[in-house]
Amino acid sequence: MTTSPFTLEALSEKLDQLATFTAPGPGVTRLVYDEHWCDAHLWLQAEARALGLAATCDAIGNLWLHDPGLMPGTRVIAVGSHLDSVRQGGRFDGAYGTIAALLLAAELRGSATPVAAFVTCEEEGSRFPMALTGVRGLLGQLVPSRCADQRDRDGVRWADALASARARGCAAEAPPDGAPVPKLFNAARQLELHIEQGPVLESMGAKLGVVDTIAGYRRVRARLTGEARHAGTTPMDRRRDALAAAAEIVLAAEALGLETGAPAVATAGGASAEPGLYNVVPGTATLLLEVRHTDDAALVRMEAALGERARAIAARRGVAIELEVQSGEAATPLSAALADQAEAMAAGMAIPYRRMASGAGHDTMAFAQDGVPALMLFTPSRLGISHHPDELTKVRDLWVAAAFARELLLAWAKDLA
Ligand code: HGY
Ligand code: MN
Ligand code: MN
Repeated sequence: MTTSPFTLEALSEKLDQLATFTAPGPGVTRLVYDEHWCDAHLWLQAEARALGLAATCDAIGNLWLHDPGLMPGTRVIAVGSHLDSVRQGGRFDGAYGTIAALLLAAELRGSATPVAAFVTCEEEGSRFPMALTGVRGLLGQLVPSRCADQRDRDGVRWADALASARARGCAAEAPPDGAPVPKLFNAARQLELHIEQGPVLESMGAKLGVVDTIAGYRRVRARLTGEARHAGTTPMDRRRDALAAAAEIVLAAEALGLETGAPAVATAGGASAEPGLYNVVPGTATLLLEVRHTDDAALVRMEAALGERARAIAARRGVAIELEVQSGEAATPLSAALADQAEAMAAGMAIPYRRMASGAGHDTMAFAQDGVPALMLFTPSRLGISHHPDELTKVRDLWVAAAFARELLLAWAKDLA
């Protein structure tokens, strides 16, 4: 009698193993194409094969874990998440949805409509200044030759990092220059399991989040140029202090988020100033600003307001400012019909659930934007902590959503047969 691969113990063990593939330091740091990402990728390929699945790489290092008999181009139910992490992040963000998808694909082999697991190479944008490159490649929407010269903070080119991963067996051959990543499978429906990364489910004692909207975001880099001067001899009223202007813009961004009100958020995720010495008034400063909203019109208004406020502060202080949108995604509704179906099933199974929006961005946005009926299922996050080493969800809570996903995928397979 073959034992099912789909067990709470297997989920827990494989999550523990995946968490070991990280750079040294607190939490998990697994950046796309780095050595830890490659080690994790090769481990995942071996785990899939040990479960009787084929592990197929695409040209930028996305993985499909699927029934070996599936031919490219087949219509599948796609379930998965991302392999990369933020710097010093948690061990569940992306990893949970990846391992759950591996076990679900192994468990549901031979179902009425094939269930294939996907593992995107990159979602976070934590190494190169691009996010969701994995899923855009998976969907045939990314032209690698156009990303080639993007550089990480050490100056490494995206194309060179990808080539080093390919040399280790973590990516298929590159398509011709100008051609998109060849699409391997067609998603008839798509599901992503993910930790909530916020406090909502835990605070209301719910065990499952049925996600029907994903917040959009804009990431804007502000470069401020004032005048570097002697800190001891330059009178306060004769300064063009770039860092003081940046500090005022940080508080203006915070005020914008508070004034707009939930679910709006606004963040200055990073600030730096040069030359960064006690005795020099900063001549230049850089800010990493982000605004998010689940309503796209509101998001557009926030982006405009942020720019106006930042420019007004810079002008008043006689500091030049350059605002550059680094990346962004539209607020994205998921499939209301699939969310209704999931809600009805959760109610029927007496699982305490909540239908909700996601404040975090996810690979699922790209599927939904591509017209694929898509859904996310969330698990609670302890104290809502995420993108931090203390990210934690009890494995029995992870299991509730995974076991529910098994039933949901079986229902989808029947719907589509
Ligand atoms: O930033 C986000 O929302 C996601 O975790 N990448
Ligand atoms: Mn994340
Ligand atoms: Mn994630």
